[in-house]
Amino acid sequence: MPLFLIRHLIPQERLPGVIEPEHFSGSYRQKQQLFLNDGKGVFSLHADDAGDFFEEEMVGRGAIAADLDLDGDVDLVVQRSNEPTLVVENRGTPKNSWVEVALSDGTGRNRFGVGARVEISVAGRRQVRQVTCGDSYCSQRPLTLHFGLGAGEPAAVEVKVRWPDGTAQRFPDVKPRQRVVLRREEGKAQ
Ligand SMILES: [Ca+2]
Repeated sequence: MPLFLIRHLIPQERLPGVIEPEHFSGSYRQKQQLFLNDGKGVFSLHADDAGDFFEEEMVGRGAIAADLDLDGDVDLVVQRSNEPTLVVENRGTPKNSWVEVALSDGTGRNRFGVGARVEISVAGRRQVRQVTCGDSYCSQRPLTLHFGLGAGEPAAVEVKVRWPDGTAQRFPDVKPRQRVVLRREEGKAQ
């Protein structure tokens, strides 16, 4: 999964005695940054052809990453200081398969499974995500989890869910290339 950084610098005059003028360089407005994950825990800056959005300097505040148009790639919503919020559509052409998972728990008050841990293993590669509330400054992404499934084209994947109360379930026949709702009432015991 790539890493997106929303950024700006604090003006030196707001931090008297913390950052001395001779140690401060750069402007308040900054370019945002996208880092690609090589799958082995190493991220590298993707700057050359990331798109026009990454060429613009701005005062970034918060951001969420989500597949807004359900085409398989992850888009961005970027909140800026004193400027309109931006929706940044990912116009790449996703070749790999994917699946997006939402949880539903009709048995208690935590209807969307906040805190649940969701795991998918494909071709020997395990991915784990957690349903969270609050991701960035004043921001909240949808309570869905996006999984890239690599270059293969599996007909179905098994999704494992550990609910916040510790109950472990599996959903063995989840079809890729769609957003699915996994209902606790339909899960199988692990
Ligand atoms: Ca998308």
